[in-house]
Amino acid sequence: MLSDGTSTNYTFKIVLLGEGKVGKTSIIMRFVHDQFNKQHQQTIQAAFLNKKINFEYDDNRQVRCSLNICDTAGQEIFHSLGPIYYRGSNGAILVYDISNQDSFEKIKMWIKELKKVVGDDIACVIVGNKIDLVKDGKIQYDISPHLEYAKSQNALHFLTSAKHNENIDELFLEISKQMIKAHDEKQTANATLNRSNSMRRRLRVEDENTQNDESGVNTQSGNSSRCCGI
Ligand SMILES: Nc1nc2c(ncn2[C@@H]2O[C@H](COP(=O)(O)OP(=O)(O)O)[C@@H](O)[C@H]2O)c(=O)[nH]1
Ligand SMILES: [Mg+2]
Repeated sequence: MLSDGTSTNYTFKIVLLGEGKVGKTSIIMRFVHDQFNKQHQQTIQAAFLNKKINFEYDDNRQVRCSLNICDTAGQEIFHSLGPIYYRGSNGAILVYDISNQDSFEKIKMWIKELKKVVGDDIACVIVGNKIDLVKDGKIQYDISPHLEYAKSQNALHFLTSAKHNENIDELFLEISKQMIKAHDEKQTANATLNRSNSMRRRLRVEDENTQNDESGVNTQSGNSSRCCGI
């Protein structure tokens, strides 16, 4: 995190996970280049794209986020490589296709795997893509079991259409806010920990010096040099 006086800069890594053909590449292409391709082009292993966004954070700070977005392939073979890509990620976008229930079941597996590798430290958002199919009357879709599952996992749920550019910017904005929150909370926790460790060290030094005093050894200089070394 850096601050140039007018805005605070963050750099985050986001990984998109989900079965093949759910629209991961399309979501990224829409967000980064405002493009949509009707043809599915298989993503080979993984690719990185970057986009910077500026916005006003909830505490009225102007923030600038540099998002390194990792597009992955959903094939089974990718599973063994997966951790290489999502380790070190600040956020994960788990995508399913609302017209394909099986792709939603895969999300559950990805979440389990993510939590095993990176723990709870990652901001997770579940995305049901291709919502335009409902609007076009092509399919029927009941969102409630998906919302319930997302809630049980403490994850937000978004409905998007990469095709019609619906909710795409909102999705990346929201995950950025979650990553900022997690980052700031971690920094505050670390600062508190450092303060209490330093306090503990100081107390220990003072305690040792008191004992030395009692044994008649002059510790005046030792005391000051040790304190400065903290
Ligand atoms: N109707 C519709 N089709 C989409 C949408 N997003 C992607 N697709 C199509 O779904 C197919 C797979 O998309 P792709 O981004 O390659 O999926 P990926 O394998 O998850 O990266 C392509 O034919 C896309 O044109 C969407 O929002 N609506
Ligand atoms: Mg792809």
